[in-house]
Amino acid sequence: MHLTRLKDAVVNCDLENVESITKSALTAGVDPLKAIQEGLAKGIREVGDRYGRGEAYLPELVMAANVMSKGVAILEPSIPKGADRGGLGKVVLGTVEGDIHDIGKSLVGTILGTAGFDIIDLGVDVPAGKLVETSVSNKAKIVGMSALMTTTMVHMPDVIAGLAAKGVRKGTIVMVGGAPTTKEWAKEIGADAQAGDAVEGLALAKDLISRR
Ligand code: B1M
Repeated sequence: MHLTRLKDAVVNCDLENVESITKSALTAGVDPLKAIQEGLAKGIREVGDRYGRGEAYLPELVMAANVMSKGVAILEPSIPKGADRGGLGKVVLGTVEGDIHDIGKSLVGTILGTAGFDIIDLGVDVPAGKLVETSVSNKAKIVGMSALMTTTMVHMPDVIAGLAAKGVRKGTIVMVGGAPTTKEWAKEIGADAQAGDAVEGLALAKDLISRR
C-alpha cells in the first residue's frame, strides 16, 4: 500500500502530499531504499515512459522529478549505515557531460557512502577530463559514471581513455550505470562493471575492491 502511494504521488505530481506519504511509509517501517526503488522510482519511470511515448510533456516530467527528489530527501537519512563506515576507499562520481540527470547518481553516492566509501560527487554535466583529473589527484579507487541518455553515454569511453593516458587505468575500477547502460556496453568500452541499480552498484564495488 505504501509503495503504491509513493509511486502514485510521483505519477500524480503530488508535491503537496509527498512529504506526509513518505513519512507515513517510514513510520510504518517500510525500508527507505525499497521506498525509493519500488515506490518513487517506479512512479518516475512511469512518467518517463509516458513522456517517451509523447503522452506527457516536459513540465510534467519536471514536476514529477521534483516530487521524487522531495521524497528521496526525506528517505535518504534513514538508509541504514554500514557497520564498516569509512575507509573503503575514495569514489569519484559524476553524471557525464551533457547530461543533467542526477537522482540515480546521487542515490548511488548515498548508498556507497553509507556503506563506507568516501564519495567525491562532482555533480552533473561533468567533462571527462574533470573526472580523470579528480580521480588522479585523489588517488581514487573507483570512478563511477552515470548517464541517462543514449546521446551522453558515449562520453564514458573518453574517461577510460583519459585514465589510461595518465597511466592509472589498471589501478582504478571503472563502474558505469544509468538506464541506457548495459553489461554489454560496459564490456564494449572496457569498464569493469555496470550496475542496474544502487544496491547492485554497492555489491559490485565491494566485490571489485576486495579482489584488488
Ligand atoms: Co529526462 N530523459 N530528460 N529528465 N528523464 C530520460 C532519461 C528519458 C529516457 C525519458 C524518455 O524519453 N522516456 C529521455 C532520454 C532518451 C534518450 O536516451 N535519448 C530523457 C530526456 C530526453 C530528457 C531531456 C532531453 C528532455 C528535454 O529537455 N527535452 C532532458 C535532458 C537534459 C540534459 O540532460 N541535458 C531531461 C530532463 C529531465 C528532468 C530534469 C525533467 C528530470 C531529471 C531530474 C533530475 O535528475 N534532477 C528527468 C527525469 C526524471 C527522467 C526520467 C523520467 C527518470 C530518471 C530518474 O530519475 N530515474 C528518465 C526516464 C527513465 O530513466 N526511464 C528520463 C530514477 C532513478 C532512481 O533511476 O536514474 O535510472 P536511475 O538510476 C538508477 C540506476 O540506473 C542506477 O542506480 C540508480 C538508483 O537505483 N544507476 C547507477 C544510475 N547511475 C548509476 C551509476 C553507477 C551505478 C548504478 O555507477 C557509477
